Amino acid sequence: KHKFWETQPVGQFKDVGDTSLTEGPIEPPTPLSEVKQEPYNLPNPYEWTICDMDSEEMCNEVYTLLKNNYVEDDENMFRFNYSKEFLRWALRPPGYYRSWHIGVRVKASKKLVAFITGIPARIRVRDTVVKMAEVNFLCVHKKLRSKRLAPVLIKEVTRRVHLENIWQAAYTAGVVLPTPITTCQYWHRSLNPKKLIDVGFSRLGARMTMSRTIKLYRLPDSTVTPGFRKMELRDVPAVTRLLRNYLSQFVVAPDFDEDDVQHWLLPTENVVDSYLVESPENHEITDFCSFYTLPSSILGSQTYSTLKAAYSYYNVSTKTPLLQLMNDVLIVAKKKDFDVFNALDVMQNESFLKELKFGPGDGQLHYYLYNYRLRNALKPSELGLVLL
Ligand code: NHW
Ligand code: EN5
Repeated sequence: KHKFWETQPVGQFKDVGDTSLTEGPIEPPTPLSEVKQEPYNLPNPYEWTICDMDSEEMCNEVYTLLKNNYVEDDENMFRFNYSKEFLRWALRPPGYYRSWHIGVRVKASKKLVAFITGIPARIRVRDTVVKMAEVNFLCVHKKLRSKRLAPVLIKEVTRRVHLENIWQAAYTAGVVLPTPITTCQYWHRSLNPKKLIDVGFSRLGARMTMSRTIKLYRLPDSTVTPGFRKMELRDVPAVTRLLRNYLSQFVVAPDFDEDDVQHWLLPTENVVDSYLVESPENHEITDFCSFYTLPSSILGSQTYSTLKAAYSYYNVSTKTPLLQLMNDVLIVAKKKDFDVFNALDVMQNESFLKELKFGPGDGQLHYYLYNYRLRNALKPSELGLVLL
């Protein structure tokens, strides 16, 4: 079955349940002098390129490759359409490496036909903080599929990560590979039910009319929590403390410092939105919530070209009930004209999904670690990590 993945230091299906295997790195680091110095060979028509996301032109090429060839749902009705501003944000966090933004071009035409990226991250697994790469945006042009290019891209990003003396990685996928640390369910909260039904994203429920459905999902015009406001630069230290403390309860979670929080959570127009609750009495920051903007192209519709989706990111409640906090963020997302609010069943999200009228989607998201074994798979609620 998995001719490539069988050769990699990842948990193998045959090892599931083997209690003699202990937790931690699967293979030790090799001396840097033993890391291959030259890129892996590509089939002759292709060449490696670094995609410089500072360059307007290269950012455009990456955007176009992904817009036309990246992830679709299982019925090919929708395709992720990450914006250029989003890609710049996602790929240039503190300490990023330009050399980890890897493209493949056709030598003759210079057309960009494949892509893979890594960004550095510190991920805590139980009590251990591990330097990792987060690998994302693996994409091979539709016309070049099933030619075993993906394993070459994965080996090349692995080599360049090793050159920085990093030996572990985290990644997610909609497909099952050897072997998930956990499998999460996507949930969807309709904000614009008429459009979602018109484009086939959702269906009119049994014994439901359009007007009853619209009424069911209606939200108030304004948020209800006193002290609820947008996050600002001055909030970075308080939000970092709040978030670090909250994430400490999960088995796998990012180890965010203030620079990470400033990058990943300070609001960036049309990319990431963050809100917090500042106590009207003592000005303490007690609660926090955030979502990122990831539209999808609608592949079949005559009427609509894009679905505006918000994705739940990191949320922390200490004083405001999580249910009320998330209801306020739904109100904000509706006001900003999102069609749907999506969330995974990670962290404490189960506690609000059903009550706030989210429904389970037809997609799952599997989480993986490279060269790090967990003794057992986790429950989604033990996971404190959201990848983009
Ligand atoms: S998941 C999104 C992945 N992208 C898409 O789904 C876009 C649309 N599809 C495509 O572009 C988020 C192609 O179908 C792709 C595969 C490129 C997916 N992850 O070239 P072949 C991420 O970006 C294996 C890992 O013939 P293809 C995370 C497959 O199992 N492996 O296929 C990325 C098979 O291996 P096997 C995947 O359809 C994480 C082999 O590829 C995979 O033309 C990457 C077939 O290759 C996936 N999503 O191209 C791993 N999909 O052993 C990072 C298929 O089963 C690991 N495959 O025979 C860590 C590295 C860093 C380590 C550092 C220490
Ligand atoms: C990670 N960085 O399948 C990238 N999305 O449910 C890789 N379904 O939107 C991750 N098929 O259920 C890839 N509507 C994995 C995700 C790939 C994309 C994907 C799913 C997630 C999705 C929608 C549309 C289905 C269209 C037909 C879906 C139902 C919504 C309904 C709303 C009302 C309440 C019940 C649910």
